[in-house]
Amino acid sequence: MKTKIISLALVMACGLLMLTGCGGKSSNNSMNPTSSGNTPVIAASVSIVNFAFSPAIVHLKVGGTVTWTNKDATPHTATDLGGSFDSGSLSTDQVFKHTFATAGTYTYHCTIHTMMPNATIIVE
Ligand SMILES: [Cu+2]
Repeated sequence: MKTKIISLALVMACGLLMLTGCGGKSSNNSMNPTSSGNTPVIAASVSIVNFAFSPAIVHLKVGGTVTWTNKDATPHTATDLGGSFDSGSLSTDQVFKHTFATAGTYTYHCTIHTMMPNATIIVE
């Protein structure tokens, strides 16, 4: 009787070891939290939070739309350095959308806070 219980415990312990042994596979998809990934998408969202655009880099398909939302208590803008789009001043929770019809790299910034890091939309 006693040996039966011990062997049962051994079987259970082995089972646990096998379970934990193959559980170490982790995802590598979130290595760069500032990028939306390299696969272009048709619709992307960018939050303006803590005086930064997040994600700072968006890969977008031609014809795709980016939606910016100001999540800060202070007003911000999303203004293309090349002049192709300008949100104007966005108050808290205000949304701005822009559709990109032409492939290219669009670097933009906030005209209110020029110390905020520039961000980029890559349309491909
Ligand atoms: Cu700003």
